[in-house]
Amino acid sequence: MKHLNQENLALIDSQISKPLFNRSKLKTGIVHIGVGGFHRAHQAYYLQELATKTNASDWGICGIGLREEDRNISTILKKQDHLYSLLVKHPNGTVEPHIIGAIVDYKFAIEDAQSVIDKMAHEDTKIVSLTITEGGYNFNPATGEFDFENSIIQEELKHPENPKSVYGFLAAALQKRRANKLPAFTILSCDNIEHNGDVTKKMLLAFTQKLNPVLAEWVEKEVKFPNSMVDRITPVTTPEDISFLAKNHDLKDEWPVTCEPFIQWVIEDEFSNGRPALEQVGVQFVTDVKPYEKMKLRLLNAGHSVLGILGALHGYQTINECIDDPLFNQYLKLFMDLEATPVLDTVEGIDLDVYKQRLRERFANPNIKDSVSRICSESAAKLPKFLIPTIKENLDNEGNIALGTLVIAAWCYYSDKQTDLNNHPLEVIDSQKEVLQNSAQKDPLCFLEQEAIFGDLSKNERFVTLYEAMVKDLYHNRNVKKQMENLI
Ligand code: CS2
Repeated sequence: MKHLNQENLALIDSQISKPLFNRSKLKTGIVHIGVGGFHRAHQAYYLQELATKTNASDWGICGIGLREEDRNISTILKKQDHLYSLLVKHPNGTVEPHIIGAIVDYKFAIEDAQSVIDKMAHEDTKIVSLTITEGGYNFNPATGEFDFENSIIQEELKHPENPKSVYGFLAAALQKRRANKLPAFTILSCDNIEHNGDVTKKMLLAFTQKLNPVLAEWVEKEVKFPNSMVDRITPVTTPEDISFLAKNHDLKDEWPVTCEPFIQWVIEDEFSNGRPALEQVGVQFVTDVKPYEKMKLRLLNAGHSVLGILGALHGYQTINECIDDPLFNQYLKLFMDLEATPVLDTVEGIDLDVYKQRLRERFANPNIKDSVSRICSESAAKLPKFLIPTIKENLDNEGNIALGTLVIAAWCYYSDKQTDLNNHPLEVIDSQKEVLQNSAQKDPLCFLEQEAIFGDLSKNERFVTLYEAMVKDLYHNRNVKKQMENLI
């Protein structure tokens, strides 16, 4: 069996598409923080397409890991000369394998923080992009302000020469560029947050104002933070994906990525220091991305949470299993039509009915097997961005809220019991897992009083009455499908 690395590339099965450009000539114009499955299936794929199509040599990627959890990917990428396989899984069962070579370097901050700062401050670096997850931006969800209570941030402000957080590294690198009279890089957030660029800007400015007001002024003037909307469903890699490559292609890749065929990236065309011509490979550049972001977060991501949380309680394992159930399918359709759509703005060039229909088809891809545990993971960070704002806006407009409210009621049960309704244990992955469980165990209202997640929702009588009745019914009758039926 061939190990995936540069030397073996020529020997690898010709059925796999491989990087055809000269990787050793690729400059790292992009430094990317947070090289998870999504980045590898999305941005790195686009940059590979670009390098293949145009032979552009300025836009390779240097990956960065800031957290101990990144040690594994750091080790594997190094071993594989930063190459990995991407398995695109089509609904008809076809698997389309690619080897991606757009990442050409990786730096692990825990082992060498200075090399991370130097890389970001290097003149070849034009863009620093981020996938640091919805929970990674360090703002207080109730106020939207930077969280100075975070002990890591407090430590960094005392010792800026020893950065730990994304803001510490960005500030150190920008400071170095400024000192070296180099232009600022663009900071491009690729996380599922409305106005992700504006949020990043606000947070970085709050941090740098405390750290060094002169630097803050420079950042405000020189650094651009385009908002962007990113989309490609990327399930968690399974041992079967690894053995698929071994069995079918005689290839040993320690951490391949899988994804659906669909891909989309919409970015505001505001860059500090140049950008790749990604429009040549299908990326849309627009002046205002907000309507696209909102549409995607409130339909796709919220739709995922609706299926995931209700599906987990019922005992389903995957998203396609949920959507194959006509009741779940119809419930999702109604949630999108009656609760999410009324709060959306019109999106130029998009027919929402077609978009929604396409989403349900994407969720139904039987080859993807996206796990409900992935969808439910980190719900404490996701729901305040995906679902809760829709409920609040509908409350303000006296719109429908019942379908979304059942998801919150189900999440209370899920957090408390950490089992499905038939007592089978669930794999709950959430950095807030204990806090969620403690409050849900006290009582359902206490769950709702977690302001950092729900804001002031616990003070809305219409919502609370409905929610409490739904929670009561779930604990008593333990039948989520019955409640879903009653609502449609
Ligand atoms: C998912 C997203 O994390 C989630 O709950 O909704 O990861 C989703 O699959 C991607 O945003 C698709 O672009």
